[in-house]
Amino acid sequence: MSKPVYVLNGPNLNLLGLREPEIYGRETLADVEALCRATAKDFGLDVIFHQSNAEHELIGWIHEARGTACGIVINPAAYTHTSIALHDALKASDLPVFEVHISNVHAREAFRHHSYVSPVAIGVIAGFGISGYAAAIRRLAEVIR
Ligand code: CA2
Repeated sequence: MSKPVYVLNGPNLNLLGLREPEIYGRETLADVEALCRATAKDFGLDVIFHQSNAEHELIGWIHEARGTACGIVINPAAYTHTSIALHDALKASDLPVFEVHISNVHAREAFRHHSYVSPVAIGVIAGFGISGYAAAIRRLAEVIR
Protein backbone atom coordinates (compact mmCIF):
# COMPACT_ATOMS: atom_id res chain seq x y z
CA MET A 1 0.00 0.00 0.00
CA SER A 2 1.45 3.38 -0.98
CA LYS A 3 1.60 6.14 1.58
CA PRO A 4 -0.82 9.08 1.20
CA VAL A 5 0.08 12.65 0.35
CA TYR A 6 -0.81 15.20 3.02
CA VAL A 7 -2.36 18.37 1.58
CA LEU A 8 -2.39 21.04 4.28
CA ASN A 9 -4.00 24.46 4.17
CA GLY A 10 -3.41 27.36 6.51
CA PRO A 11 -5.49 30.16 8.01
CA ASN A 12 -8.48 31.69 6.22
CA LEU A 13 -8.33 29.29 3.27
CA ASN A 14 -11.73 28.04 4.46
CA LEU A 15 -12.99 31.34 2.98
CA LEU A 16 -11.81 30.43 -0.52
CA GLY A 17 -14.45 31.21 -3.14
CA LEU A 18 -16.51 33.22 -0.66
CA ARG A 19 -14.46 36.46 -0.56
CA GLU A 20 -11.83 38.25 -2.68
CA PRO A 21 -12.47 36.27 -5.91
CA GLU A 22 -10.32 38.80 -7.82
CA ILE A 23 -7.28 37.52 -5.88
CA TYR A 24 -8.10 33.90 -5.08
CA GLY A 25 -10.66 32.94 -7.76
CA ARG A 26 -14.14 31.49 -7.38
CA GLU A 27 -13.26 27.91 -6.48
CA THR A 28 -13.90 26.78 -2.92
CA LEU A 29 -11.70 24.70 -0.63
CA ALA A 30 -13.99 21.75 -1.44
CA ASP A 31 -13.05 22.26 -5.12
CA VAL A 32 -9.35 22.24 -4.12
CA GLU A 33 -9.87 18.98 -2.24
CA ALA A 34 -11.69 17.37 -5.20
CA LEU A 35 -8.90 18.48 -7.58
CA CYS A 36 -6.22 17.07 -5.27
CA ARG A 37 -8.02 13.74 -4.90
CA ALA A 38 -8.57 13.41 -8.68
CA THR A 39 -4.95 14.31 -9.47
CA ALA A 40 -3.50 11.99 -6.82
CA LYS A 41 -5.75 9.14 -7.99
CA ASP A 42 -4.08 9.27 -11.43
CA PHE A 43 -0.85 8.31 -9.66
CA GLY A 44 -2.43 5.75 -7.32
CA LEU A 45 -2.05 8.06 -4.33
CA ASP A 46 -4.51 8.76 -1.52
CA VAL A 47 -4.91 12.24 -0.06
CA ILE A 48 -5.17 13.32 3.56
CA PHE A 49 -6.63 16.83 3.27
CA HIS A 50 -6.81 19.36 6.11
CA GLN A 51 -7.31 23.07 6.72
CA SER A 52 -6.79 24.90 9.99
CA ASN A 53 -6.69 28.42 11.28
CA ALA A 54 -4.45 27.24 14.16
CA GLU A 55 -0.69 26.91 13.75
CA HIS A 56 -0.42 24.09 16.33
CA GLU A 57 -2.94 21.98 14.42
CA LEU A 58 -0.93 22.29 11.19
CA ILE A 59 2.21 21.33 13.12
CA GLY A 60 0.40 18.28 14.56
CA TRP A 61 -0.52 17.09 11.07
CA ILE A 62 3.07 17.58 9.87
CA HIS A 63 4.29 15.44 12.81
CA GLU A 64 1.66 12.82 11.92
CA ALA A 65 2.82 12.81 8.27
CA ARG A 66 6.38 11.91 9.28
CA GLY A 67 6.75 8.20 8.58
CA THR A 68 3.16 7.77 7.36
CA ALA A 69 3.04 10.02 4.27
CA CYS A 70 4.90 10.08 0.94
CA GLY A 71 5.09 13.87 0.95
CA ILE A 72 3.45 17.13 1.94
CA VAL A 73 1.80 19.74 -0.28
CA ILE A 74 1.18 22.82 1.84
CA ASN A 75 -0.38 26.21 1.34
CA PRO A 76 0.68 27.73 4.67
CA ALA A 77 -1.28 30.93 3.84
CA ALA A 78 -0.21 33.83 6.11
CA TYR A 79 1.95 31.50 8.27
CA THR A 80 4.25 31.31 5.21
CA HIS A 81 5.51 34.76 6.10
CA THR A 82 5.68 34.41 9.89
CA SER A 83 6.18 30.85 11.08
CA ILE A 84 9.57 29.52 12.12
CA ALA A 85 7.58 26.75 13.87
CA LEU A 86 6.20 25.52 10.53
CA HIS A 87 9.69 25.75 9.01
CA ASP A 88 11.09 23.58 11.82
CA ALA A 89 8.24 21.03 11.66
CA LEU A 90 8.50 20.65 7.88
CA LYS A 91 12.28 20.29 8.06
CA ALA A 92 11.94 17.62 10.77
CA SER A 93 9.37 15.69 8.72
CA ASP A 94 12.12 14.40 6.40
CA LEU A 95 9.52 14.37 3.62
CA PRO A 96 9.45 16.02 0.20
CA VAL A 97 7.57 19.29 0.71
CA PHE A 98 5.91 21.43 -1.96
CA GLU A 99 4.74 24.97 -1.14
CA VAL A 100 1.70 26.24 -3.02
CA HIS A 101 0.22 29.74 -3.24
CA ILE A 102 -2.91 30.42 -5.24
CA SER A 103 -1.95 34.06 -5.87
CA ASN A 104 1.41 35.37 -7.07
CA VAL A 105 2.74 36.48 -3.69
CA HIS A 106 5.69 38.24 -5.39
CA ALA A 107 3.35 40.63 -7.21
CA ARG A 108 1.64 41.58 -3.93
CA GLU A 109 2.64 43.42 -0.75
CA ALA A 110 6.33 43.25 0.27
CA PHE A 111 5.45 41.33 3.47
CA ARG A 112 4.30 38.42 1.27
CA HIS A 113 7.65 38.19 -0.54
CA HIS A 114 9.46 36.32 2.22
CA SER A 115 8.68 32.69 3.01
CA TYR A 116 9.92 30.69 6.01
CA VAL A 117 8.70 27.56 4.21
CA SER A 118 10.53 27.87 0.86
CA PRO A 119 13.96 26.91 2.28
CA VAL A 120 12.57 23.52 3.37
CA ALA A 121 10.52 22.91 0.21
CA ILE A 122 11.67 21.01 -2.89
CA GLY A 123 9.43 23.19 -5.04
CA VAL A 124 7.36 26.36 -4.79
CA ILE A 125 4.46 27.35 -7.01
CA ALA A 126 2.63 30.69 -6.92
CA GLY A 127 0.07 32.41 -9.08
CA PHE A 128 -1.33 29.37 -10.86
CA GLY A 129 -4.65 29.49 -9.02
CA ILE A 130 -5.80 26.19 -7.56
CA SER A 131 -4.09 24.36 -10.48
CA GLY A 132 -0.89 24.85 -8.46
CA TYR A 133 -2.04 22.12 -6.06
CA ALA A 134 -2.43 19.65 -8.96
CA ALA A 135 1.00 20.61 -10.35
CA ALA A 136 2.57 20.06 -6.92
CA ILE A 137 0.97 16.61 -6.56
CA ARG A 138 2.12 15.63 -10.08
CA ARG A 139 5.67 16.73 -9.25
CA LEU A 140 5.59 14.89 -5.93
CA ALA A 141 4.53 11.71 -7.76
CA GLU A 142 7.53 12.14 -10.10
CA VAL A 143 9.96 12.77 -7.25
CA ILE A 144 8.93 9.72 -5.20
CA ARG A 145 8.68 7.36 -8.17
O1 CA2 B 1 -1.96 32.98 -2.43
C1 CA2 B 1 -2.06 32.19 -1.49
O2 CA2 B 1 -2.43 31.02 -1.63
C2 CA2 B 1 -1.74 32.67 -0.07
O3 CA2 B 1 -1.08 31.62 0.61
C3 CA2 B 1 -3.10 32.94 0.58
C4 CA2 B 1 -2.98 33.56 1.97
C5 CA2 B 1 -2.03 34.74 1.97
O4 CA2 B 1 -1.85 35.20 3.31
C6 CA2 B 1 -0.69 34.40 1.37
O5 CA2 B 1 0.12 35.56 1.37
C7 CA2 B 1 -0.86 33.89 -0.03
C8 CA2 B 1 -4.35 34.03 2.44
C9 CA2 B 1 -5.37 32.95 2.50
C10 CA2 B 1 -6.69 33.59 2.80
O6 CA2 B 1 -7.58 33.20 1.80
C11 CA2 B 1 -8.72 33.93 1.64
C12 CA2 B 1 -9.57 33.49 0.67
C13 CA2 B 1 -10.71 34.19 0.42
C14 CA2 B 1 -11.01 35.33 1.16
C15 CA2 B 1 -10.15 35.77 2.13
C16 CA2 B 1 -8.99 35.05 2.37
